[in-house]
Amino acid sequence: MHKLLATDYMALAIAQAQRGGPATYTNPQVGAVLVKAGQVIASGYHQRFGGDHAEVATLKQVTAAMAQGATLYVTLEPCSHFGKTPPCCRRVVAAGIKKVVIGQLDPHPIVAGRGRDYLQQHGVQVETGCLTTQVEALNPHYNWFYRQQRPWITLKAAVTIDGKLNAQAQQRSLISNQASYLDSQQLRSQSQAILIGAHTLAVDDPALTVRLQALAHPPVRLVLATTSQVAVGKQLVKPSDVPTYLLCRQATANDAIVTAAPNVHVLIDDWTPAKISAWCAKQGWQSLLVEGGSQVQAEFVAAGLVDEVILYLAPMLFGGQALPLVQGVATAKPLQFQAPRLTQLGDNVKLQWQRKVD
Ligand code: AOF
Ligand code: ZN
Repeated sequence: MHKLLATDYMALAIAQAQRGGPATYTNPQVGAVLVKAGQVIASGYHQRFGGDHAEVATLKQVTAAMAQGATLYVTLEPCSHFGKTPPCCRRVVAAGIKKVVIGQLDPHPIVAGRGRDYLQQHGVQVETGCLTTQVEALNPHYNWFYRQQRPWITLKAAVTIDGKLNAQAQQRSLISNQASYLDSQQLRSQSQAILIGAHTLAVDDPALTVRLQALAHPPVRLVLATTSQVAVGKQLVKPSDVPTYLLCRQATANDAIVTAAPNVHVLIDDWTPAKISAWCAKQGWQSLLVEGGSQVQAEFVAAGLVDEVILYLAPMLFGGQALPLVQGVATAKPLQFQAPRLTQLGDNVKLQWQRKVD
């Protein structure tokens, strides 16, 4: 048998991390494996927000004698702070781990190199930067959020071949197939906030919920509107465990009607995409999914606040009267994206473009 390399062990740690999924919420997905004499003796991952960190989950599986002198491969730098759980770096040192191989440093300012420094200062050998690209891909929103201090903003829509969202402005059109629908539900589960505009609320009356899996922290629902009038009687303002925030530009008497449900809030401000992004950042939401319609998409494009576009393209033509993907506010400068990722979903195509960073 081949001798396993550091990258092989890190690949196993990545596979562990992926098991966490959306349950880790705003915490990163983290995985770890413990290796002694070339053998993997334990592996673990951060299962859910508030739960044991990957290092602890892994160390819990072995006796003190087994951990002594072992090497720990962990996708993220062990933490150094007392949060919902005690610092992993102390636990690693206390366990007598000889060497720690770290996939990436933690961009969270509460850690940011302190975990690595603590390990080194306590005689643990540390190697940083193993399979970094793959490791970073585990938590793109988390990494982005702490590096850019704002959420990752994805613009998502189901469109026809001619780039239309709706056959007629006042009526909802069914565009995507079942496979695209299921995929877009998955996308919602990976987002911490979903935003729509007043027109989409009026025409679609969506629930904006994740219907296929039970989530402890479902995405909050945001509506950008002139006034809360449009929300009266709509699904989004019904009592629910999921918060709804109506981001309105003017106060009216309807505010009291729609906020009758305790999960519904009206926030009056001169909302712009930049203000929405900054406010989401303040709430700690690392990802914002903008789900339409044309006008809201146009505002985010014009503000240059689009980090990713995801389109579900359906084999239909709506023609010249229909509502396009983006319409309204003019954009001064084109936004540039990288080559798309394509996924065939039956007779639909999913296209994903990430912004070119300049
Ligand atoms: C690790 N291993 O598996 C994870 C880490 O509130 P807490 O105690 O859960 O801490 C959350 C923070 O800890 C999170 O923001 C990130 O900096 C780090 N996550 N660290 O050593 C892990 N999930
Ligand atoms: Zn930790």
